[in-house]
Amino acid sequence: MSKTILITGATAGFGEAAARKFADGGWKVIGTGRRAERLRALQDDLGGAFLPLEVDMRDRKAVESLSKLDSPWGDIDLLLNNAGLAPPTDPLPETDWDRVEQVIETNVTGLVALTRALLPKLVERKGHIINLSSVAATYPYKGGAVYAGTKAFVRQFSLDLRCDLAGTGVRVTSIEPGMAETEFTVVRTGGDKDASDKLYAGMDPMTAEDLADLFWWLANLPPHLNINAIELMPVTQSWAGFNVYRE
Ligand code: NDP
Ligand code: 8X3
Repeated sequence: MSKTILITGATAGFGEAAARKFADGGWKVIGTGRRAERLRALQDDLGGAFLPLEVDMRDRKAVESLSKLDSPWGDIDLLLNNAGLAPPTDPLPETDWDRVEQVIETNVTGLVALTRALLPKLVERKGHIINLSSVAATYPYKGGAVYAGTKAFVRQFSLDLRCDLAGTGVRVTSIEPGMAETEFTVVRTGGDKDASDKLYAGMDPMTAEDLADLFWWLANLPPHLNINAIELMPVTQSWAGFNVYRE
């Protein structure tokens, strides 16, 4: 019998690539996002294997309703907590509060609310949760405080959740990517496609398909294996040194 994945943020980037990958692989795919037209277009491509649901991760009632889907869609084996975004890299006092709040509510509150609502079902099915953290969770950079803070939360939430789930057979994995070219930077810069193109120019970034391949590999591992965390980067990305302020 085919398995079912719930992907948050299936309208772009990693989530969309994952929806295509898992549908091609014979899974039933529930995809969420705010942009209804993108969800419809994906459904046109994927047909009956895809259930589009317009859900804003900041709407707790809508998020919790995802745990009440009828069978077979309700029989969720894999939750891909992928929906997320970053505020601009401006200094915090200059960053619009609405952007800050939106990021925290989406990346943290929405993710926790959905996970909490789906856990009984995931325990029943010995399912798997894959959470999108980031290299930003571990390596600080200028202008990253709020985004990185949310991703550090996601990483630690993933690890701690494993303690609560001991003995249930449920797997939890934190994925911590570096630079991948999606709509991420266009969104972060408030729609500046040129800035996004410049950021990824000449550095051969990771692609959404790279991440979808990773999710697929994880989903097909034997059930006795838990990958706790994976950090990945394009070969061209590494670290800068410490910043030292001198009088
Ligand atoms: P994209 O901007 O391409 O896609 C983000 C997805 O999240 C969209 O489908 C968007 O859907 C959805 N989303 C955003 N806010 C909400 C919301 N309030 N409610 C519902 N859905 C929402 O970004 P990526 O694919 O690159 O990012 C996916 C995840 O990976 C994010 O969590 C990101 O932080 C993380 N990540 C990305 C990296 C990168 O370099 N690209 C690196 C490390 C981590 P819609 O707008 O339709 O609602
Ligand atoms: C985003 C990854 O390297 O662009 O999560 O900050 S990076």
